Amino acid sequence: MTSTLITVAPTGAETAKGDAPALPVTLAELVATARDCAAVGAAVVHVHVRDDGGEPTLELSRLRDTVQALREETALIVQLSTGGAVGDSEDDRLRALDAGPDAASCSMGTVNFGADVFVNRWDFIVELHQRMQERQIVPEYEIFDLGHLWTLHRLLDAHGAPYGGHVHCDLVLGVPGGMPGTTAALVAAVAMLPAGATYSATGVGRATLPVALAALSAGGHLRVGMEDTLSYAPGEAVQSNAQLVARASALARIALRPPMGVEEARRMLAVQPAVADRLPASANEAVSVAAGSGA
Ligand code: KMH
Ligand code: ZN
Repeated sequence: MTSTLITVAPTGAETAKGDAPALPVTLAELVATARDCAAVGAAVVHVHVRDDGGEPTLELSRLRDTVQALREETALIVQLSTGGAVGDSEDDRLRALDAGPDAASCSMGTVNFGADVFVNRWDFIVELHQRMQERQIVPEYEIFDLGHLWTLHRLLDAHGAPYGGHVHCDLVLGVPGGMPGTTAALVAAVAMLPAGATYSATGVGRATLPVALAALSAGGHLRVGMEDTLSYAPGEAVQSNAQLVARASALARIALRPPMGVEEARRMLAVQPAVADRLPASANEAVSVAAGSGA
């Protein structure tokens, strides 16, 4: 392995703009952030969308506009979140796939999320996996705990390979309720990956740097961004997503695994060029209805 895939998760759904003024919440802010992050080494953008009040939303027309704008303004692989915000309904989360992203997250199980619970039932996981197979959307399997990797094995055994045939996971460490942000937890998770899978690692909060360093040493890829951490160093707020991506790129270069270009990332992840015009007719109808009703 010679290079490092860097994914930026610029916004998330759990932080209020008022608590982090640098958080990109408008479409213009998101596109500008994505461009800045691409310039310093990101190849994938993991997207959560906000409404006019800065609140998380899964409104289809907004998701679609966001995918289109990111495609027009950047070359990044556009990965929409199907995790949404804690408490979002399954129907709303499934609807993200109707926006025709290149890729989408697919969480592999329920996890305590601080004081909340991020619910991912088995039947819902199967529905996400199968819809992505049908719509030619590449999943990224979100792993918050070791049991989620066992679920991933069950899923692949029972319902087959994802669209594109390649399995890529994001190991998320340091969520209060999930795996701790330690090298030992990362190594345990890597040992349970399906054969041939690749992975990125995400350290939440103060786990950002230990997890990034452990992942680089273990051959993994990186996800960073203000979805996962708002502090650059103790007592120092993150100034921008690009600051986090630039640091990840610098670490990757030190490890002699420089940032991966977008074309190489598309090949590794088996992401095709834009899938919008390969969506099933029903998805496009849903979009026109939503657009026509001003939704
Ligand atoms: N907002 C978290 C509860 C994903 O994007 O797929 C879930 C999340 C995972 O962010
Ligand atoms: Zn997310």
